[in-house]
Amino acid sequence: MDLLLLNQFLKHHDTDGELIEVIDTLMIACKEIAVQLREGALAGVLGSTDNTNVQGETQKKMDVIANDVLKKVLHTNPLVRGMASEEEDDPVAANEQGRFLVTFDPLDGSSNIDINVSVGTIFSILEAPQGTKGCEESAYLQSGRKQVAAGYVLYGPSATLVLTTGAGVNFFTLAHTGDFILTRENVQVPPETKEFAINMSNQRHWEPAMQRYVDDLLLGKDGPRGKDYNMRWIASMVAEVHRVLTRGGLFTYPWDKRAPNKPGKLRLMYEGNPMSMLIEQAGGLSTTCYGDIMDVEPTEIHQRVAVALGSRQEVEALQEYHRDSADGNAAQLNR
Ligand code: AHM
Ligand code: MG
Repeated sequence: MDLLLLNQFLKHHDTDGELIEVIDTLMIACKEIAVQLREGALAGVLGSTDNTNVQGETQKKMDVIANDVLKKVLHTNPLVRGMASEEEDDPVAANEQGRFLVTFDPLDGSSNIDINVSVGTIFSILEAPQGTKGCEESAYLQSGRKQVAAGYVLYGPSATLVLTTGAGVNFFTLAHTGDFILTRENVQVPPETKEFAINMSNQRHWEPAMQRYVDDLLLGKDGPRGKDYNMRWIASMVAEVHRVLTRGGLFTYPWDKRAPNKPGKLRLMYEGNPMSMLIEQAGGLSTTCYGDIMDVEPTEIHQRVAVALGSRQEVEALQEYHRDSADGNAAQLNR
């Protein structure tokens, strides 16, 4: 097999040279994060800090380390005007003349770090609007359709970069040489599935449409869906999306009534949008249950969104259950 390095692959596909440079820079940071994660307890990086982030969540040591690594490395690239992170209250300016803005969740699924289960870095790249500063929130408030690239690095048994620059989705595996090597090209999400992922312990809090949908999945062959389903929940969006991209499925984190005035749990700018771009580029669908996630016009950098994504036919079926609840709170907040 001819080994194709990330950089060579992107050049062969006529990717914008400056965009390649930013992706390369991101991968320098992700390799450093992968090294720290692999050392785990040996490097003293497990456990929590005493801090909470802007979301009100306790930061894990690795959340802070991953965030610092990304910030430090992205600052060195003159093409990066600024960055916004799950772990930063406000956007951070980098290089004034930079062409791009980068948003990221430095370590998604970080509740899994201490139990040695997969986590990942999610990123999204936008063009910086003319005349804006990298520390200005308004510069980042662009819909998901405006992303020029999106992806994640899954730190699992192997470290895998999953990337789109708007021309399909490809997997690159981190080799012992430190190179990301193409291992799957033009990934397609199978249109049908028998697998779904949702945190079932929240069932009583969901809106009625979501409850009905999941009830029918659980009825299997005996219910209206006419087939038996299997369920998975890793509590790491990166790992769930990776499964969906690899073998199909539906992943959802819906609105729930414990926080009735929030659209959902996951964040739009560095979770919902990049994952939606990947899923759509692979032929799947990504929705709030009431509209495409990438059509949501953002109003703040840390805003939340309801997420349902995956195999096209399954996501369409889920949307169908929501058609008659268009007046509810979840619908109002997720349009
Ligand atoms: P995080 O960005 O703080 O790690 O939170 C996001 C995570 C997702 O990776 C995952 O899908 C979900 O939250 C897990 O939620 P739960 O704790 O309800 O299982
Ligand atoms: Mg996250």
